Order: sequence, then C-alpha cells, then structure tokens
Amino acid sequence: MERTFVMVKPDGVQRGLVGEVISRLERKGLKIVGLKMMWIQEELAMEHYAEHAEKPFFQSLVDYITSGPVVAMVVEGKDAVKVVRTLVGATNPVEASPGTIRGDFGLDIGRNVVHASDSLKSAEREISLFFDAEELIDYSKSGEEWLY
Ligand code: RTP
Ligand code: MG
Repeated sequence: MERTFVMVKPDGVQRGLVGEVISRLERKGLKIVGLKMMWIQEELAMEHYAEHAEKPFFQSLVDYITSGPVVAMVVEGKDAVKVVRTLVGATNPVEASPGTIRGDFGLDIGRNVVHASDSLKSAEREISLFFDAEELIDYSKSGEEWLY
C-alpha cells in the first residue's frame, strides 16, 4: 500500500470544500491515516514549496498557503500518489477536466483548492514535513476486502 500527502488549501477551507474533498477520497476507496487542521507558518511553507524557490510566483505561493488554515492529511491505498493526482486534476483549474476536484471547483491557478504529492519521493518528504510518526494511524477498515 502506498501513502500520499493531500492538503485542502486555504481557499478550499474558506469555501467549505473540506468535506467534499475528503468525501471524494473516501468514496474512491482511499483510507485516511492522518488528518489535522493547521495554520502553516512561513518557514514550513518555504520548505514545502522549496522546489519552486526560484519561480516568479514563489512568494505569492507562500503568501497564499499561509493566508488561512489548511486541512492536511495522509491517505493510503493502492497507487495512492497517482490515484490522488488523477482525482485532483491539472494544476490550472481552467485546464482541469470536469469530474476532477480542480476541474469542478476552481477557476484560478493560484487558488486551486488542493495540494497532492506528485511522486512517491515527494509524498515521503511531505508526510514527514507535516506529520509526526505517531500522528499516523495504522488500522484496518471494514469493506477493504471489497476493494482489493
Ligand atoms: P500542488 O503542488 O499544489 O499540488 O500543485 P501541482 O503539483 O499541480 O503544481 P506545482 O507545479 O507543484 O505548483 C505548485 C502550485 O503553484 C501554483 N502555481 N502558480 N502562476 C503560475 O504560473 C503557477 N504555477 C503554479 C499553483 O497553485 C500550484 O498548485
Ligand atoms: Mg506540486
């Protein structure tokens, strides 16, 4: 089983889309193994988006992700990284397909509702950045035998 990091960004929280995002992940069959609301501080934001440090939009990205509370989570399932990226849709909501989270709920690349790790390596890095090991819960969930 694979784990990935997902976050409802400040715009998603403010627009009341936390339940919608979680619901889509759950209905897909993914299992939530870590979940918390937090207000990201500038230092963590810069670390999280380190790969974009040289981009022209870096400061606005940091300002945006620290502008309000987010809901951070770790979800588990078969091919979780790829599956979640597919559910989330293209970076720019203008190009994201209908049926994806960004395709259904966004209009602006700078306000695209959710973050999801883009590779297994990023997932491992981001999970350890946002969660302590003891915050991740190992459990079996009824119905799993109908998914796999
Ligand atoms: P994320 O990391 O948030 O899941 O998004 P992503 O992988 O689809 O996109 P990424 O390339 O990692 O970019 C991170 C976030 O930066 C903002 N962005 N703005 N103005 C621009 O051209 C631009 N490009 C990217 C987006 O909010 C994107 O989610
Ligand atoms: Mg990314």
